[in-house]
Amino acid sequence: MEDSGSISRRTVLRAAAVAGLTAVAGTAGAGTGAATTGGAPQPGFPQSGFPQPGFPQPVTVRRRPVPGRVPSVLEQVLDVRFAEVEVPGHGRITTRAYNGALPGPTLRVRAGDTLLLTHVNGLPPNPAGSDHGPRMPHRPNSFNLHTHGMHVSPAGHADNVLREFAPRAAAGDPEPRYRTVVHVPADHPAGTYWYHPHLHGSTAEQLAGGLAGVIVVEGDVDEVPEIRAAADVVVCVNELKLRDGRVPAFTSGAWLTGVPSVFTVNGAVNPVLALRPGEVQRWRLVGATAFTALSLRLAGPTGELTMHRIAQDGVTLPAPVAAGTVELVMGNRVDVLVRGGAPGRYELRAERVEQPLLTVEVAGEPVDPPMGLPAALPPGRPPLDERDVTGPDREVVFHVDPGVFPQPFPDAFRVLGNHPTPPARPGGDLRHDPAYGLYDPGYVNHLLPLGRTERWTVRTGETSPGFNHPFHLHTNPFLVTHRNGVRLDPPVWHDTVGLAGGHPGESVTFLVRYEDFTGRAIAHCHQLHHEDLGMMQTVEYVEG
Ligand SMILES: [Cu+2]
Repeated sequence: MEDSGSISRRTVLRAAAVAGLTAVAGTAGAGTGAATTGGAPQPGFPQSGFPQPGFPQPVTVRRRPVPGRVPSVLEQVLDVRFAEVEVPGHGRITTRAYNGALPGPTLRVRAGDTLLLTHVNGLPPNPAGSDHGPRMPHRPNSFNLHTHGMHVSPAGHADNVLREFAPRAAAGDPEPRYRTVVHVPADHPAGTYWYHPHLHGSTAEQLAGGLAGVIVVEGDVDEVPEIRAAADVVVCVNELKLRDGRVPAFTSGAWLTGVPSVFTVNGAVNPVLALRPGEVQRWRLVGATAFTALSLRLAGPTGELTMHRIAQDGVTLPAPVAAGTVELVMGNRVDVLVRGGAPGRYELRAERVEQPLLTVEVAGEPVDPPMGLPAALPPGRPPLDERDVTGPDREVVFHVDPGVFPQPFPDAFRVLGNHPTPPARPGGDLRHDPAYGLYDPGYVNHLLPLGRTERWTVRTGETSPGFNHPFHLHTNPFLVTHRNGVRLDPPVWHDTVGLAGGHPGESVTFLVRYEDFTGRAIAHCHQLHHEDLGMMQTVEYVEG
């Protein structure tokens, strides 16, 4: 398909405004016909609500209605190259970015739609000698695309993370273009998802520079009257790792030692969001992060603001759940409703993170009567039935082998359990074996037949409290039923679930049903440098 390459001027202006770009021309930019909106008011937003000056939102790209057809198409160019980006509250950085901004554009679709993406790789050629094999960082200027959490095909040109979008081979060659075509199933849950590059070996370095964006699937939950009345606010959290304004090259296992995290919300450090007393906003919290699990509270000198969880990982809950603390581990999305209370400043803070993620200023004329919260929600997915489980349980153990760390790439991050990658030297010292439990692109760890419901238990032996190894499975969401053997009531759908360190043996148990799509995909730790170093397994969905 031809790419018109046209750039909406408004998009460019918005990108420039958000990202402080000095030059967008030449990035081969943004929309290719999809309606693009930035700071302009949206119909249906309350006057007190969003958008508002001072609080950034990513550029929004909307589906383009096709006459006579209910499902439609969202077409977008995602241009990746090094860009100078102004990060308000931090300063100017040079980073790999989508369309010159951080984060990339928010893509809004509906179930049944098709996402047509053109990827331009404008990065320099990969450095010579940068291909060190499957268990070391490699090819830092190659990427691909993962639609994190979406139940879509992992094959072909869809959510296929085994593809590589390589840069030009030599400076001066034309910039290569690649296509992604994702058909969103007609029964796909409405909710919050995200996209990011997921080429094994370069994922962590690219996420550390903020290469990520949000996908919103619109639908039933948006029609709940109390939610429809609430401002729809994207809160995309990126975790940047910068030294002298750049992501350091991933040249050893210790590459991030001493490199503090810079957390941004929609590309800014601690932006200020205005909320009126009695006003309800709907926040889409997106953990577009790779390194640190965030345990969030929203509090100020006059007390706390309650976050009412309405969705986890893109799946609407049966009813709002009032939460003092919201867990947002790397990769998670949590949608919450927040109502303005007593006037004053409140900070959204994460445990063990010095800087607030954002500040809420409750001020202005109260909304009277106060906006309501829904009593019930349209659940995004029916639960699975444990009586349908067949086959032996699968066990996955995230193992870190601390005895080997002096080496630059220590082969320390493994996946054990009952489907490990086999050892190269059976009978040897398995923990120090260069193959055992490490990712091998030629080995399928789990054959998963369509139509089957199975139970998995994932554990970690991590002793360090600051280290969380989130488990993420591609293509099919899973229903978490137990944590540390204790049943959850009700169980909760996830695509990524945290495994906190500090309590060796920490475990989660979930049910998963393999549905609709065949093909190879992956299961891995969402501390993405662990994934790049081998804490990953291959799954293959096959006809049942
Ligand atoms: Cu890990």
